[in-house]
Amino acid sequence: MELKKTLTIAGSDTSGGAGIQADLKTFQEHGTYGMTAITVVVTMDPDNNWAHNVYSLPIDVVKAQVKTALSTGIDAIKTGMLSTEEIIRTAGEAIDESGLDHVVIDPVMVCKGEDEVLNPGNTDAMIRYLVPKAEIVTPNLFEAGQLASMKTPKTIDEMKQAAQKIHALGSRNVVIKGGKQLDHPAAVDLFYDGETFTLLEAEKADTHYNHGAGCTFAAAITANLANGMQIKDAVVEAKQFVTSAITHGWKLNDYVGPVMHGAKSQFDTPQVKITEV
Ligand code: PXL
Repeated sequence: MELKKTLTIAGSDTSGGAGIQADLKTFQEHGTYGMTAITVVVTMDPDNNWAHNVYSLPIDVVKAQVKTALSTGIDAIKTGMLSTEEIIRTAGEAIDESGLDHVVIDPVMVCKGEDEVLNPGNTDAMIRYLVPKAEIVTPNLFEAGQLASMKTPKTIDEMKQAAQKIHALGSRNVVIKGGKQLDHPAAVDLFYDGETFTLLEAEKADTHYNHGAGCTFAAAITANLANGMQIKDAVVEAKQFVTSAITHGWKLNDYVGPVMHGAKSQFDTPQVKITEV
């Protein structure tokens, strides 16, 4: 059987919940064949409160991985943590070379629990080299504010404004991951295709174990697009997938609780309410 091939250009989360690891597990759960180009390796220090260290790979190592993967004929590309402007430019070149429409840009700017932005200049580089090539950009609230040059959205109306601005930067679709952070009874994401705003609502999971949720959501969209789904259906399934993964999040140690990437296939498909707003 021929499998669809999904490539992630992203960082390695040694703790296994986010980054390349989340992407590969999610690709597998969606029946696609995952491939990787690793940009950075993130480690966590157990002797210093799990503080993160980010080691960027040399640019020629990133380029060699991209060349390997693209030579096999990829069906969809996702980007995640890209630590330098040069790596962002290289990811943009990879997308051009692939000629693909199925491009998911997850504009990772910080790791959860870490408040230091990777490199503020990277936002401009993402706007320049990645956002215009995207079938969809998948920012969280903070990243949406940064890309849209506005304060971090706090309401659905502000999310709509940010989505419009990011769409105007050239992305064909936008989904802003509001999650539990909004003052709203449900866990919400907002999807915008340039014409219609769609609110996706799921029950808020009673857990703090959600490390890797953002990467998992974007990776699910990527695999769904590779498998031929329409963009909105791809986003709705990804929301179900990540809601189940968060609901079954678990404690790895005293510092981190990853989502359970295999939860939807093992346990349940959560309800997602879809409303035009
Ligand atoms: O969740 C954002 C993220 C993305 N990519 C890598 C990470 C993290 C957060 O830990 O380590 C590699």
